Amino acid sequence: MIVPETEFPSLVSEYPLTPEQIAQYQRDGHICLRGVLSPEEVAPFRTSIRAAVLRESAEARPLKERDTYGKAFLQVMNLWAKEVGAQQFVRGRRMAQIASRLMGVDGVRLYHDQALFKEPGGGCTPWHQDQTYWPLETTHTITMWMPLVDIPAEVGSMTFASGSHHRRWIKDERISDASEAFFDQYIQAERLKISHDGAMRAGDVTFHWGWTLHKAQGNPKATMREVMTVIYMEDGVRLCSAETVHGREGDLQWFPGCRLGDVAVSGCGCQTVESGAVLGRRLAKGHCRSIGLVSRSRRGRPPGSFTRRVSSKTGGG
Ligand SMILES: O=C(O)CCC(=O)C(=O)O
Repeated sequence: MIVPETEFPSLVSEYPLTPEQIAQYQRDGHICLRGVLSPEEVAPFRTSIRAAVLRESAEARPLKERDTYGKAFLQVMNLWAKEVGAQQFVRGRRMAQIASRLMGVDGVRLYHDQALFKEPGGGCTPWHQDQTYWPLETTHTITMWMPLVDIPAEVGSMTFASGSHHRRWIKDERISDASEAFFDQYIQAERLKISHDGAMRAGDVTFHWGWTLHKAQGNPKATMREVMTVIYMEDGVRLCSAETVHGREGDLQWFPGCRLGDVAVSGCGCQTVESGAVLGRRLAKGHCRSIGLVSRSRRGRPPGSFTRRVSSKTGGG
């Protein structure tokens, strides 16, 4: 079902973050924030995103015929290009502003979004680091992970290895039985602290750093674990060079028209959200036409028009 754009909540109001929460995020590399969207705000987005996932998911195999990655979730990338409700959600200024403030950067740019729907009986999502997939020359990447339905503790939030982002790249182990085995042993050997946020309500969120080790439990329940994610990067970061891109080439497809070493502008990257002070200054100078949108002239590049369907084996979990 396509719901008219006007029926979606605007998500422009700010979510208050305390200095302690920002410090916690910087220290641990992850944080759970409750009630970022109210149940009333989530409901129309859920209807739209769920319809798009069920329509767009290419997965037709029964769970038992899939590998560990395939059992973890139905993964649909870049819903912003496929469904108006998803686009309104992904452009939500409230979440982008939290991302910017947690990272402590002047502005963020959208990288991509993905819906991750864990089916009834779906398997665990093995330990991994997202940024091993991403061809970006920065440590300033962040994922927002939001359940669209209430999820009980047995399904729960993701599990994080607190502080693991300080180690940055550990190993190029992509989501698989091998990544689970390697990082499980690594976490024990390094005595990293494991954190889990338990049950979550629709509209609660976790944010995690691109280098934070994380995993998710399987879904023993009879209902779908419906989660939407948005991935942001610091505004102005560059794509890897020919020397450093090795193994991350697959995700260059998210940057149509960009060459290695260019400022990274993803297909959905015409929107940025900037932290309070900088946003205010730019608005005052007339650079931004509306909060959450950045002018084309400042970025010097028209927005991309990415609409392709991609393999479910890109973009991390
Ligand atoms: O939702 C999941 O099962 C895993 C999500 C994940 O790994 C991520 O969002 O980075």
